[in-house]
Amino acid sequence: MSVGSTPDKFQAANLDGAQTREDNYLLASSGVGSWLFTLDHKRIGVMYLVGILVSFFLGGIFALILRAELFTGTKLFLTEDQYNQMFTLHGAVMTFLFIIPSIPAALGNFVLPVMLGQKDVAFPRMNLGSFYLWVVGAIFFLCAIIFGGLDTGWTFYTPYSVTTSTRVILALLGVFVLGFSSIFTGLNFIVTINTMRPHGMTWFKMPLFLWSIYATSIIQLLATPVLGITGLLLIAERALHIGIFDPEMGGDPVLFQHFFWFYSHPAVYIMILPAMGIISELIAVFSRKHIFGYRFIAYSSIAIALLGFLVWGHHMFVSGQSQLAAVVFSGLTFSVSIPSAIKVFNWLATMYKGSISLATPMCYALAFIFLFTIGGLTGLFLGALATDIQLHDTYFVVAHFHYVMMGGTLVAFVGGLYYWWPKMFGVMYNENAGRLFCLIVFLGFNLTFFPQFIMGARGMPRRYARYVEEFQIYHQLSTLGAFLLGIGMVGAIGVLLYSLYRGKKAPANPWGANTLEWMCSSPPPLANFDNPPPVGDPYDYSNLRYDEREGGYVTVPGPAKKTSSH
Ligand code: HEM
Ligand SMILES: [Cu+2]
Repeated sequence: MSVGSTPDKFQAANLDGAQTREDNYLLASSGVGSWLFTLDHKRIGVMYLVGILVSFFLGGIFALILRAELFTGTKLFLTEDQYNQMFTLHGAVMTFLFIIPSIPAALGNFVLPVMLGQKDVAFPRMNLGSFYLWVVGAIFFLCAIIFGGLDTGWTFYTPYSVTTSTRVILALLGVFVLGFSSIFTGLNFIVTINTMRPHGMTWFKMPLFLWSIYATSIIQLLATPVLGITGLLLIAERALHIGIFDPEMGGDPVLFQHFFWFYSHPAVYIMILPAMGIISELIAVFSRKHIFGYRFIAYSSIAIALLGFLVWGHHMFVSGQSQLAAVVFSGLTFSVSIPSAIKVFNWLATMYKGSISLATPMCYALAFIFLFTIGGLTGLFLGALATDIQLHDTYFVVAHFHYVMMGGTLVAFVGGLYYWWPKMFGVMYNENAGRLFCLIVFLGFNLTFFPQFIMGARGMPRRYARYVEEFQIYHQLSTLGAFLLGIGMVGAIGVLLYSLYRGKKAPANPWGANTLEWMCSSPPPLANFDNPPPVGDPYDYSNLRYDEREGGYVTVPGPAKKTSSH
Protein backbone atom coordinates (compact mmCIF):
# COMPACT_ATOMS: atom_id res chain seq x y z
CA MET A 1 0.00 0.00 0.00
CA SER A 2 1.14 3.56 -0.38
CA VAL A 3 1.12 5.56 2.77
CA GLY A 4 4.11 7.43 1.44
CA SER A 5 1.76 10.27 0.69
CA THR A 6 1.07 11.01 4.35
CA PRO A 7 0.65 14.77 4.36
CA ASP A 8 3.97 16.42 5.15
CA LYS A 9 2.26 18.72 7.58
CA PHE A 10 1.83 15.96 10.15
CA GLN A 11 5.41 14.94 9.89
CA ALA A 12 6.55 18.51 10.31
CA ALA A 13 4.26 19.13 13.25
CA ASN A 14 5.72 16.13 15.03
CA LEU A 15 9.32 16.74 14.27
CA ASP A 16 9.74 20.19 15.68
CA GLY A 17 7.37 19.41 18.53
CA ALA A 18 5.92 22.91 18.59
CA GLN A 19 2.21 22.48 18.38
CA THR A 20 -0.16 25.36 18.04
CA ARG A 21 -3.45 25.36 19.89
CA GLU A 22 -5.31 24.14 16.84
CA ASP A 23 -2.87 21.22 16.62
CA ASN A 24 -3.89 19.88 19.99
CA TYR A 25 -7.46 19.16 21.04
CA LEU A 26 -6.48 19.47 24.70
CA LEU A 27 -5.37 23.07 24.22
CA ALA A 28 -7.75 24.09 21.42
CA SER A 29 -9.89 26.00 23.89
CA SER A 30 -9.70 26.38 27.64
CA GLY A 31 -11.97 26.84 30.61
CA VAL A 32 -14.42 24.47 32.29
CA GLY A 33 -17.20 25.44 29.88
CA SER A 34 -15.11 24.44 26.89
CA TRP A 35 -15.09 20.91 28.31
CA LEU A 36 -18.63 20.67 29.66
CA PHE A 37 -20.22 21.85 26.40
CA THR A 38 -17.71 20.35 24.01
CA LEU A 39 -18.92 18.44 21.00
CA ASP A 40 -15.46 16.99 20.31
CA HIS A 41 -15.59 13.20 20.59
CA LYS A 42 -12.09 13.19 22.07
CA ARG A 43 -12.98 15.43 24.96
CA ILE A 44 -16.22 13.51 25.54
CA GLY A 45 -14.15 10.33 25.63
CA VAL A 46 -11.81 11.88 28.20
CA MET A 47 -14.75 13.00 30.38
CA TYR A 48 -16.19 9.49 30.23
CA LEU A 49 -12.79 8.14 31.15
CA VAL A 50 -12.67 10.29 34.27
CA GLY A 51 -16.22 9.32 35.29
CA ILE A 52 -15.61 5.65 34.65
CA LEU A 53 -12.37 5.59 36.60
CA VAL A 54 -14.06 7.29 39.56
CA SER A 55 -16.81 4.63 39.47
CA PHE A 56 -14.20 1.90 39.26
CA PHE A 57 -12.44 3.34 42.29
CA LEU A 58 -15.73 3.44 44.24
CA GLY A 59 -16.66 -0.11 43.23
CA GLY A 60 -13.13 -1.19 44.14
CA ILE A 61 -13.40 0.24 47.65
CA PHE A 62 -16.66 -1.67 48.15
CA ALA A 63 -14.90 -4.83 46.97
CA LEU A 64 -12.05 -4.43 49.43
CA ILE A 65 -14.51 -3.83 52.28
CA LEU A 66 -16.32 -7.06 51.32
CA ARG A 67 -13.12 -9.05 51.12
CA ALA A 68 -11.88 -7.68 54.44
CA GLU A 69 -15.11 -8.70 56.15
CA LEU A 70 -14.74 -12.20 54.70
CA PHE A 71 -11.26 -12.67 56.16
CA THR A 72 -12.86 -14.68 58.98
CA GLY A 73 -16.17 -16.50 58.98
CA THR A 74 -17.55 -14.39 61.82
CA LYS A 75 -18.53 -10.74 62.16
CA LEU A 76 -15.69 -8.25 61.88
CA PHE A 77 -17.25 -4.88 61.13
CA LEU A 78 -20.31 -5.37 58.88
CA THR A 79 -23.73 -6.58 59.95
CA GLU A 80 -25.46 -9.05 57.65
CA ASP A 81 -27.66 -6.28 56.30
CA GLN A 82 -24.70 -4.05 55.62
CA TYR A 83 -22.94 -6.94 53.92
CA ASN A 84 -25.94 -7.43 51.59
CA GLN A 85 -25.87 -3.76 50.67
CA MET A 86 -22.16 -3.79 50.14
CA PHE A 87 -22.11 -6.65 47.62
CA THR A 88 -25.12 -5.20 45.84
CA LEU A 89 -23.50 -1.80 45.47
CA HIS A 90 -20.21 -3.31 44.42
CA GLY A 91 -21.91 -5.36 41.68
CA ALA A 92 -24.27 -2.64 40.52
CA VAL A 93 -21.63 0.11 40.35
CA MET A 94 -19.10 -2.13 38.61
CA THR A 95 -21.62 -3.45 36.09
CA PHE A 96 -23.76 -0.46 35.22
CA LEU A 97 -21.43 2.47 35.84
CA PHE A 98 -18.07 0.97 35.01
CA ILE A 99 -17.75 -2.10 32.87
CA ILE A 100 -20.61 -1.67 30.38
CA PRO A 101 -19.56 1.85 29.32
CA SER A 102 -15.81 1.38 29.90
CA ILE A 103 -14.47 0.43 26.49
CA PRO A 104 -17.16 1.69 24.11
CA ALA A 105 -17.94 5.00 25.78
CA ALA A 106 -14.46 6.03 26.92
CA LEU A 107 -11.94 4.43 24.55
CA GLY A 108 -14.43 3.90 21.69
CA ASN A 109 -15.48 7.50 21.75
CA PHE A 110 -11.93 8.69 21.54
CA VAL A 111 -10.64 6.21 19.02
CA LEU A 112 -13.49 5.34 16.66
CA PRO A 113 -13.70 8.52 14.57
CA VAL A 114 -9.91 8.83 14.35
CA MET A 115 -9.64 5.21 13.24
CA LEU A 116 -12.08 6.11 10.48
CA GLY A 117 -9.98 9.11 9.48
CA GLN A 118 -12.91 11.37 10.41
CA LYS A 119 -13.41 14.55 12.34
CA ASP A 120 -16.09 13.25 14.69
CA VAL A 121 -18.94 10.76 15.16
CA ALA A 122 -22.12 11.12 13.11
CA PHE A 123 -24.10 12.87 15.87
CA PRO A 124 -21.79 14.88 18.15
CA ARG A 125 -24.68 16.43 20.14
CA MET A 126 -26.20 13.06 20.83
CA ASN A 127 -22.77 11.93 21.95
CA LEU A 128 -22.58 14.70 24.54
CA GLY A 129 -26.18 13.89 25.49
CA SER A 130 -25.33 10.28 26.17
CA PHE A 131 -22.47 11.40 28.43
CA TYR A 132 -24.86 13.54 30.47
CA LEU A 133 -27.35 10.68 30.67
CA TRP A 134 -24.53 8.64 32.15
CA VAL A 135 -23.94 11.40 34.70
CA VAL A 136 -27.65 11.57 35.61
CA GLY A 137 -27.81 7.78 35.95
CA ALA A 138 -24.74 7.85 38.18
CA ILE A 139 -26.38 10.52 40.36
CA PHE A 140 -29.47 8.32 40.81
CA PHE A 141 -27.16 5.54 41.92
CA LEU A 142 -25.39 7.79 44.39
CA CYS A 143 -28.76 8.91 45.75
CA ALA A 144 -29.83 5.29 46.17
CA ILE A 145 -26.62 4.64 48.10
CA ILE A 146 -26.94 7.71 50.30
CA PHE A 147 -30.68 7.53 51.02
CA GLY A 148 -31.03 3.98 52.27
CA GLY A 149 -28.88 1.76 50.09
CA LEU A 150 -29.83 -1.23 48.00
CA ASP A 151 -29.70 -4.91 48.99
CA THR A 152 -31.25 -6.88 46.13
CA GLY A 153 -28.05 -7.88 44.38
CA TRP A 154 -27.26 -6.28 41.01
CA THR A 155 -29.88 -8.62 39.47
CA PHE A 156 -32.90 -7.09 41.30
CA TYR A 157 -34.52 -10.52 41.57
CA THR A 158 -38.23 -10.51 42.42
CA PRO A 159 -40.16 -10.96 44.65
CA TYR A 160 -37.53 -9.70 47.12
CA SER A 161 -36.96 -6.49 45.17
CA VAL A 162 -40.70 -5.74 45.42
CA THR A 163 -40.73 -6.05 49.19
CA THR A 164 -37.35 -4.76 50.47
CA SER A 165 -37.39 -1.33 52.07
CA THR A 166 -34.12 -0.24 50.42
CA ARG A 167 -34.04 2.24 47.51
CA VAL A 168 -34.95 -0.02 44.60
CA ILE A 169 -36.86 2.65 42.68
CA LEU A 170 -33.98 5.15 42.71
CA ALA A 171 -31.54 2.50 41.54
CA LEU A 172 -33.91 1.33 38.79
CA LEU A 173 -34.36 4.88 37.57
CA GLY A 174 -30.57 5.05 37.41
CA VAL A 175 -30.44 1.85 35.37
CA PHE A 176 -33.16 3.18 33.08
CA VAL A 177 -31.31 6.42 32.35
CA LEU A 178 -27.99 4.62 31.95
CA GLY A 179 -29.72 2.36 29.44
CA PHE A 180 -30.57 5.34 27.27
CA SER A 181 -26.98 6.48 27.46
CA SER A 182 -25.87 3.07 26.22
CA ILE A 183 -28.47 3.00 23.43
CA PHE A 184 -27.46 6.46 22.19
CA THR A 185 -23.81 5.50 22.11
CA GLY A 186 -24.58 2.33 20.16
CA LEU A 187 -26.83 4.12 17.69
CA ASN A 188 -24.24 6.82 17.11
CA PHE A 189 -21.49 4.29 16.44
CA ILE A 190 -23.62 2.22 14.05
CA VAL A 191 -24.52 5.27 11.98
CA THR A 192 -20.93 6.50 12.05
CA ILE A 193 -19.52 3.20 10.84
CA ASN A 194 -22.24 2.74 8.24
CA THR A 195 -21.97 6.17 6.68
CA MET A 196 -18.58 7.63 7.47
CA ARG A 197 -16.02 5.04 6.46
CA PRO A 198 -13.50 6.87 4.27
CA HIS A 199 -12.97 6.18 0.62
CA GLY A 200 -11.19 2.85 0.27
CA MET A 201 -12.16 1.50 3.69
CA THR A 202 -14.44 -1.33 2.70
CA TRP A 203 -15.97 -3.45 5.45
CA PHE A 204 -13.09 -5.85 5.19
CA LYS A 205 -10.44 -3.17 5.46
CA MET A 206 -11.96 -1.94 8.68
CA PRO A 207 -9.82 -2.41 11.81
CA LEU A 208 -11.11 -5.28 13.96
CA PHE A 209 -11.69 -2.97 16.91
CA LEU A 210 -14.34 -1.25 14.81
CA TRP A 211 -15.94 -4.59 13.89
CA SER A 212 -16.19 -5.42 17.56
CA ILE A 213 -17.67 -2.01 18.41
CA TYR A 214 -20.18 -2.48 15.60
CA ALA A 215 -21.28 -5.86 16.93
CA THR A 216 -21.48 -4.42 20.44
CA SER A 217 -23.63 -1.55 19.23
CA ILE A 218 -26.13 -3.97 17.73
CA ILE A 219 -26.55 -5.59 21.14
CA GLN A 220 -26.80 -2.24 22.89
CA LEU A 221 -29.58 -1.22 20.53
CA LEU A 222 -31.59 -4.44 20.63
CA ALA A 223 -31.16 -5.67 24.20
CA THR A 224 -31.04 -2.54 26.36
CA PRO A 225 -34.70 -1.54 25.80
CA VAL A 226 -35.76 -4.84 27.37
CA LEU A 227 -33.89 -3.93 30.55
CA GLY A 228 -35.42 -0.46 30.56
CA ILE A 229 -38.96 -1.82 30.27
CA THR A 230 -38.32 -4.48 32.90
CA GLY A 231 -37.15 -1.76 35.27
CA LEU A 232 -40.26 0.30 34.57
CA LEU A 233 -42.49 -2.73 35.23
CA LEU A 234 -40.75 -3.32 38.53
CA ILE A 235 -41.13 0.34 39.47
CA ALA A 236 -44.83 0.16 38.57
CA GLU A 237 -45.23 -2.94 40.66
CA ARG A 238 -43.57 -1.39 43.71
CA ALA A 239 -45.25 1.97 43.40
CA LEU A 240 -48.73 0.92 42.33
CA HIS A 241 -48.93 -2.65 43.66
CA ILE A 242 -49.87 -4.15 40.34
CA GLY A 243 -49.06 -7.85 40.31
CA ILE A 244 -46.49 -8.42 37.61
CA PHE A 245 -43.62 -10.32 39.21
CA ASP A 246 -44.71 -10.85 42.81
CA PRO A 247 -46.75 -14.05 43.30
CA GLU A 248 -48.41 -12.51 46.38
CA MET A 249 -50.13 -10.15 43.97
CA GLY A 250 -50.63 -12.72 41.24
CA GLY A 251 -47.39 -12.01 39.39
CA ASP A 252 -44.68 -14.38 38.13
CA PRO A 253 -41.12 -14.06 39.49
CA VAL A 254 -39.67 -16.32 36.79
CA LEU A 255 -40.97 -13.89 34.19
CA PHE A 256 -38.69 -11.27 35.74
CA GLN A 257 -35.72 -13.59 35.34
CA HIS A 258 -36.55 -14.14 31.68
CA PHE A 259 -36.72 -10.41 31.03
CA PHE A 260 -33.65 -9.67 33.11
CA TRP A 261 -31.41 -12.27 31.48
CA PHE A 262 -32.71 -11.53 28.00
CA TYR A 263 -30.80 -8.28 28.47
CA SER A 264 -28.11 -9.32 30.86
CA HIS A 265 -26.72 -12.29 29.01
CA PRO A 266 -26.24 -10.24 25.82
CA ALA A 267 -24.88 -7.52 28.11
CA VAL A 268 -21.97 -9.75 29.01
CA TYR A 269 -21.06 -9.52 25.33
CA ILE A 270 -21.39 -5.73 25.48
CA MET A 271 -18.57 -6.11 27.98
CA ILE A 272 -16.40 -8.68 26.28
CA LEU A 273 -16.69 -7.94 22.53
CA PRO A 274 -15.00 -4.52 22.64
CA ALA A 275 -12.32 -6.10 24.82
CA MET A 276 -11.73 -8.73 22.15
CA GLY A 277 -11.49 -5.93 19.59
CA ILE A 278 -8.71 -4.28 21.57
CA ILE A 279 -6.87 -7.58 21.92
CA SER A 280 -6.97 -8.12 18.14
CA GLU A 281 -5.26 -4.75 17.61
CA LEU A 282 -2.67 -5.30 20.32
CA ILE A 283 -1.72 -8.83 19.30
CA ALA A 284 -1.14 -7.85 15.68
CA VAL A 285 0.80 -4.65 16.41
CA PHE A 286 3.06 -6.13 19.08
CA SER A 287 3.74 -9.29 17.11
CA ARG A 288 4.54 -7.16 14.04
CA LYS A 289 2.64 -9.64 11.97
CA HIS A 290 -0.49 -9.44 9.87
CA ILE A 291 -3.50 -10.55 11.92
CA PHE A 292 -4.26 -14.19 11.16
CA GLY A 293 -7.74 -14.97 9.85
CA TYR A 294 -9.02 -11.40 9.66
CA ARG A 295 -12.42 -12.39 8.29
CA PHE A 296 -12.95 -15.10 10.87
CA ILE A 297 -12.29 -12.64 13.65
CA ALA A 298 -14.62 -10.08 12.09
CA TYR A 299 -17.46 -12.53 11.49
CA SER A 300 -17.03 -14.14 14.87
CA SER A 301 -17.83 -10.80 16.54
CA ILE A 302 -21.15 -10.69 14.73
CA ALA A 303 -21.78 -14.38 15.46
CA ILE A 304 -21.16 -13.86 19.16
CA ALA A 305 -23.52 -10.88 19.17
CA LEU A 306 -26.32 -12.84 17.53
CA LEU A 307 -25.87 -16.18 19.34
CA GLY A 308 -25.65 -14.25 22.62
CA PHE A 309 -29.37 -13.53 22.30
CA LEU A 310 -30.32 -17.21 22.42
CA VAL A 311 -28.79 -18.46 25.64
CA TRP A 312 -30.25 -16.39 28.49
CA GLY A 313 -32.00 -19.41 29.99
CA HIS A 314 -28.68 -20.85 31.20
CA HIS A 315 -28.99 -18.51 34.18
CA MET A 316 -32.29 -20.17 35.07
CA PHE A 317 -31.58 -23.90 35.16
CA VAL A 318 -32.79 -24.12 38.77
CA SER A 319 -35.61 -21.59 38.47
CA GLY A 320 -38.26 -24.14 37.63
CA GLN A 321 -38.27 -23.61 33.87
CA SER A 322 -39.31 -26.66 31.83
CA GLN A 323 -36.86 -29.52 31.38
CA LEU A 324 -37.01 -29.12 27.64
CA ALA A 325 -36.21 -25.41 27.84
CA ALA A 326 -33.26 -26.18 30.11
CA VAL A 327 -31.87 -28.76 27.69
CA VAL A 328 -32.25 -26.45 24.71
CA PHE A 329 -30.61 -23.51 26.50
CA SER A 330 -27.78 -25.75 27.62
CA GLY A 331 -27.17 -26.93 24.06
CA LEU A 332 -27.31 -23.44 22.61
CA THR A 333 -24.92 -22.15 25.25
CA PHE A 334 -22.15 -24.29 23.83
CA SER A 335 -22.58 -22.74 20.40
CA VAL A 336 -21.25 -19.40 21.70
CA SER A 337 -17.95 -21.03 22.57
CA ILE A 338 -17.20 -21.67 18.90
CA PRO A 339 -16.73 -18.07 17.74
CA SER A 340 -14.94 -17.25 21.01
CA ALA A 341 -12.51 -20.10 20.50
CA ILE A 342 -11.96 -19.02 16.89
CA LYS A 343 -10.72 -15.67 18.14
CA VAL A 344 -8.34 -17.21 20.64
CA PHE A 345 -6.90 -19.54 17.99
CA ASN A 346 -6.43 -16.66 15.58
CA TRP A 347 -4.62 -14.55 18.17
CA LEU A 348 -2.29 -17.43 18.95
CA ALA A 349 -1.71 -18.03 15.25
CA THR A 350 -0.91 -14.33 14.81
CA MET A 351 1.71 -14.50 17.55
CA TYR A 352 3.23 -17.68 16.12
CA LYS A 353 6.63 -16.78 14.64
CA GLY A 354 5.87 -13.12 15.17
CA SER A 355 8.46 -10.72 16.45
CA ILE A 356 6.83 -10.17 19.82
CA SER A 357 7.56 -7.09 21.86
CA LEU A 358 6.54 -7.20 25.50
CA ALA A 359 5.46 -3.59 25.81
CA THR A 360 2.94 -3.00 28.58
CA PRO A 361 -0.18 -3.19 26.36
CA MET A 362 1.03 -6.54 25.03
CA CYS A 363 1.56 -7.82 28.58
CA TYR A 364 -2.09 -7.02 29.26
CA ALA A 365 -3.09 -8.74 26.01
CA LEU A 366 -1.27 -11.91 27.04
CA ALA A 367 -2.85 -11.74 30.50
CA PHE A 368 -6.22 -11.38 28.80
CA ILE A 369 -5.77 -14.50 26.68
CA PHE A 370 -4.79 -16.53 29.71
CA LEU A 371 -7.54 -15.27 32.02
CA PHE A 372 -10.30 -15.14 29.44
CA THR A 373 -9.59 -18.71 28.43
CA ILE A 374 -10.01 -19.87 32.01
CA GLY A 375 -13.17 -17.79 32.32
CA GLY A 376 -14.61 -19.15 29.08
CA LEU A 377 -13.81 -22.77 29.81
CA THR A 378 -15.37 -22.61 33.26
CA GLY A 379 -18.43 -21.13 31.55
CA LEU A 380 -18.81 -24.53 29.91
CA PHE A 381 -19.08 -26.21 33.34
CA LEU A 382 -21.87 -23.79 34.11
CA GLY A 383 -23.52 -24.11 30.73
CA ALA A 384 -23.74 -27.88 31.03
CA LEU A 385 -27.07 -28.54 32.69
CA ALA A 386 -25.93 -31.33 35.00
CA THR A 387 -22.81 -29.64 36.40
CA ASP A 388 -24.56 -26.31 36.84
CA ILE A 389 -27.09 -27.79 39.27
CA GLN A 390 -24.16 -28.38 41.62
CA LEU A 391 -22.33 -25.13 40.91
CA HIS A 392 -25.23 -22.70 40.67
CA ASP A 393 -25.07 -19.84 43.17
CA THR A 394 -21.70 -20.94 44.54
CA TYR A 395 -18.38 -19.13 44.47
CA PHE A 396 -17.60 -21.05 41.30
CA VAL A 397 -19.95 -18.66 39.49
CA VAL A 398 -18.30 -15.69 41.19
CA ALA A 399 -14.90 -16.89 40.04
CA HIS A 400 -16.18 -17.57 36.51
CA PHE A 401 -17.62 -14.17 35.89
CA HIS A 402 -14.71 -12.36 37.46
CA TYR A 403 -12.32 -14.25 35.19
CA VAL A 404 -14.29 -13.11 32.15
CA MET A 405 -15.32 -9.64 33.27
CA MET A 406 -12.32 -8.55 35.24
CA GLY A 407 -9.66 -10.86 33.82
CA GLY A 408 -11.15 -10.23 30.38
CA THR A 409 -12.79 -6.86 29.98
CA LEU A 410 -10.96 -4.90 32.64
CA VAL A 411 -7.54 -6.23 31.65
CA ALA A 412 -8.23 -5.39 28.00
CA PHE A 413 -9.48 -1.95 29.00
CA VAL A 414 -6.27 -1.21 30.89
CA GLY A 415 -4.20 -2.64 28.01
CA GLY A 416 -6.10 -0.44 25.56
CA LEU A 417 -5.67 2.55 27.84
CA TYR A 418 -1.89 2.06 27.88
CA TYR A 419 -1.90 1.54 24.11
CA TRP A 420 -3.84 4.70 23.25
CA TRP A 421 -2.57 6.80 26.16
CA PRO A 422 0.26 8.39 24.13
CA LYS A 423 -2.29 9.27 21.46
CA MET A 424 -4.80 10.63 23.94
CA PHE A 425 -2.48 12.80 25.99
CA GLY A 426 0.66 13.08 23.91
CA VAL A 427 2.98 11.57 26.54
CA MET A 428 4.82 8.28 27.00
CA TYR A 429 4.56 6.41 30.30
CA ASN A 430 7.36 4.48 32.00
CA GLU A 431 7.46 1.00 30.42
CA ASN A 432 9.14 -0.81 33.28
CA ALA A 433 6.71 0.55 35.83
CA GLY A 434 3.82 -0.30 33.49
CA ARG A 435 4.99 -3.90 33.14
CA LEU A 436 5.66 -4.28 36.86
CA PHE A 437 2.12 -3.30 37.82
CA CYS A 438 0.70 -5.50 35.06
CA LEU A 439 2.48 -8.41 36.70
CA ILE A 440 1.13 -7.46 40.12
CA VAL A 441 -2.40 -7.21 38.71
CA PHE A 442 -2.01 -10.63 37.11
CA LEU A 443 -0.71 -12.30 40.26
CA GLY A 444 -3.16 -10.53 42.53
CA PHE A 445 -6.03 -11.44 40.25
CA ASN A 446 -5.27 -15.16 40.23
CA LEU A 447 -4.66 -15.23 43.95
CA THR A 448 -8.05 -13.59 44.48
CA PHE A 449 -10.21 -15.62 42.18
CA PHE A 450 -8.59 -19.01 41.67
CA PRO A 451 -9.32 -20.18 45.25
CA GLN A 452 -12.95 -19.23 44.61
CA PHE A 453 -13.28 -21.98 41.99
CA ILE A 454 -12.17 -24.51 44.58
CA MET A 455 -14.35 -23.31 47.41
CA GLY A 456 -17.30 -22.99 45.02
CA ALA A 457 -16.90 -26.53 43.78
CA ARG A 458 -16.79 -27.61 47.45
CA GLY A 459 -20.09 -25.92 48.16
CA MET A 460 -19.38 -22.41 49.45
CA PRO A 461 -22.49 -20.43 48.44
CA ARG A 462 -22.14 -16.90 47.04
CA ARG A 463 -23.53 -13.79 48.78
CA TYR A 464 -23.04 -15.07 52.34
CA ALA A 465 -21.44 -12.93 55.02
CA ARG A 466 -20.62 -15.87 57.31
CA TYR A 467 -19.17 -19.28 56.58
CA VAL A 468 -17.91 -22.44 58.24
CA GLU A 469 -14.26 -22.92 59.09
CA GLU A 470 -13.60 -25.33 56.24
CA PHE A 471 -13.66 -22.42 53.76
CA GLN A 472 -11.52 -20.01 55.72
CA ILE A 473 -8.20 -20.70 54.02
CA TYR A 474 -9.67 -20.03 50.57
CA HIS A 475 -11.28 -16.82 51.75
CA GLN A 476 -8.06 -15.65 53.32
CA LEU A 477 -6.03 -16.28 50.17
CA SER A 478 -8.73 -14.49 48.22
CA THR A 479 -8.67 -11.48 50.53
CA LEU A 480 -4.88 -11.21 50.37
CA GLY A 481 -5.07 -11.46 46.60
CA ALA A 482 -7.69 -8.71 46.47
CA PHE A 483 -5.43 -6.28 48.31
CA LEU A 484 -2.51 -7.18 46.05
CA LEU A 485 -4.78 -6.63 43.06
CA GLY A 486 -5.83 -3.29 44.52
CA ILE A 487 -2.19 -2.23 44.79
CA GLY A 488 -1.61 -3.35 41.21
CA MET A 489 -4.57 -1.39 39.85
CA VAL A 490 -3.77 1.78 41.75
CA GLY A 491 -0.19 1.47 40.52
CA ALA A 492 -1.23 0.83 36.93
CA ILE A 493 -3.43 3.92 36.83
CA GLY A 494 -0.81 5.85 38.82
CA VAL A 495 1.88 5.16 36.19
CA LEU A 496 -0.37 6.72 33.57
CA LEU A 497 -1.30 9.74 35.67
CA TYR A 498 2.35 10.31 36.56
CA SER A 499 3.23 10.41 32.86
CA LEU A 500 0.97 13.44 32.46
CA TYR A 501 3.51 15.42 34.51
CA ARG A 502 6.77 13.67 33.74
CA GLY A 503 6.22 11.71 30.54
CA LYS A 504 8.33 12.17 27.42
CA LYS A 505 6.54 13.71 24.48
CA ALA A 506 4.88 10.99 22.41
CA PRO A 507 5.59 10.59 18.69
CA ALA A 508 2.69 10.22 16.26
CA ASN A 509 3.19 6.46 15.99
CA PRO A 510 5.07 5.00 18.97
CA TRP A 511 4.10 1.35 18.37
CA GLY A 512 4.35 1.04 14.62
CA ALA A 513 0.65 0.44 14.13
CA ASN A 514 -0.98 0.95 10.77
CA THR A 515 -4.51 1.98 11.70
CA LEU A 516 -5.41 5.56 10.89
CA GLU A 517 -5.42 7.03 14.40
CA TRP A 518 -1.61 6.77 14.37
CA MET A 519 -1.35 8.97 11.30
CA CYS A 520 -2.19 12.19 13.07
CA SER A 521 -0.03 13.83 15.70
CA SER A 522 -0.20 12.88 19.40
CA PRO A 523 -2.41 14.29 20.81
CA PRO A 524 -4.56 14.77 17.70
CA PRO A 525 -5.42 18.23 16.41
CA LEU A 526 -8.96 19.43 17.07
CA ALA A 527 -10.19 18.21 13.69
CA ASN A 528 -8.02 15.04 13.75
CA PHE A 529 -6.93 15.32 10.09
CA ASP A 530 -6.52 18.20 7.65
CA ASN A 531 -6.76 15.84 4.71
CA PRO A 532 -8.27 12.37 4.84
CA PRO A 533 -5.38 9.96 5.44
CA PRO A 534 -4.81 7.24 2.85
CA VAL A 535 -6.43 3.92 3.68
CA GLY A 536 -4.61 0.64 3.37
CA ASP A 537 -4.52 -2.77 4.97
CA PRO A 538 -4.69 -1.98 8.71
CA TYR A 539 -2.44 -4.94 9.56
CA ASP A 540 0.31 -4.54 7.00
CA TYR A 541 3.43 -3.38 8.82
CA SER A 542 5.91 -3.77 5.98
CA ASN A 543 6.20 -0.06 5.21
CA LEU A 544 6.78 1.13 8.74
CA ARG A 545 10.26 1.81 10.00
CA TYR A 546 11.52 2.95 13.41
CA ASP A 547 12.98 6.42 13.25
CA GLU A 548 15.46 7.39 15.97
CA ARG A 549 15.03 11.11 15.49
CA GLU A 550 11.24 10.84 15.68
CA GLY A 551 11.32 8.35 18.56
CA GLY A 552 8.54 6.46 16.80
CA TYR A 553 7.60 4.81 13.55
CA VAL A 554 7.36 6.53 10.22
CA THR A 555 5.98 5.33 6.94
CA VAL A 556 8.48 4.64 4.21
CA PRO A 557 7.35 4.44 0.61
CA GLY A 558 8.06 1.50 -1.60
CA PRO A 559 8.28 -2.25 -1.27
CA ALA A 560 8.33 -4.16 1.97
CA LYS A 561 11.36 -3.51 4.14
CA LYS A 562 12.30 -5.48 7.16
CA THR A 563 10.82 -3.66 10.16
CA SER A 564 12.93 -3.30 13.25
CA SER A 565 11.16 -4.68 16.25
CA HIS A 566 10.46 -2.12 18.90
C1 HEM B 1 -17.92 -13.85 27.33
C2 HEM B 1 -17.87 -13.33 28.48
C3 HEM B 1 -18.71 -13.73 29.65
C4 HEM B 1 -19.08 -12.89 30.63
C5 HEM B 1 -18.72 -11.41 30.74
C6 HEM B 1 -19.86 -13.65 31.58
C7 HEM B 1 -20.42 -13.11 32.71
C8 HEM B 1 -21.19 -13.80 33.61
C9 HEM B 1 -21.81 -13.25 34.79
C10 HEM B 1 -21.74 -11.78 35.22
C11 HEM B 1 -22.45 -14.22 35.42
C12 HEM B 1 -23.12 -14.14 36.79
C13 HEM B 1 -24.48 -13.65 36.72
C14 HEM B 1 -25.06 -13.54 38.12
O1 HEM B 1 -24.78 -12.58 38.83
O2 HEM B 1 -25.81 -14.45 38.49
C15 HEM B 1 -22.30 -15.41 34.62
C16 HEM B 1 -22.87 -16.61 34.90
C17 HEM B 1 -22.91 -17.68 34.00
N1 HEM B 1 -22.15 -17.80 32.84
FE1 HEM B 1 -20.98 -16.41 32.05
N2 HEM B 1 -19.94 -14.94 31.14
C18 HEM B 1 -19.25 -15.03 29.96
C19 HEM B 1 -19.07 -16.15 29.20
C20 HEM B 1 -19.72 -17.34 29.41
C21 HEM B 1 -19.63 -18.50 28.57
C22 HEM B 1 -18.74 -18.60 27.32
C23 HEM B 1 -20.46 -19.42 29.09
C24 HEM B 1 -20.74 -20.79 28.60
C25 HEM B 1 -20.26 -21.32 27.51
C26 HEM B 1 -21.06 -18.86 30.27
C27 HEM B 1 -21.96 -19.50 31.08
C28 HEM B 1 -22.48 -18.98 32.25
C29 HEM B 1 -23.50 -19.64 33.03
C30 HEM B 1 -24.16 -20.94 32.69
C31 HEM B 1 -23.76 -18.82 34.14
C32 HEM B 1 -24.78 -19.05 35.25
C33 HEM B 1 -24.26 -19.89 36.32
C34 HEM B 1 -25.23 -20.01 37.46
O3 HEM B 1 -25.71 -18.96 37.98
O4 HEM B 1 -25.51 -21.14 37.84
N3 HEM B 1 -20.58 -17.61 30.45
N4 HEM B 1 -21.50 -15.13 33.53
CU1 LIG C 1 -25.28 -15.87 30.43
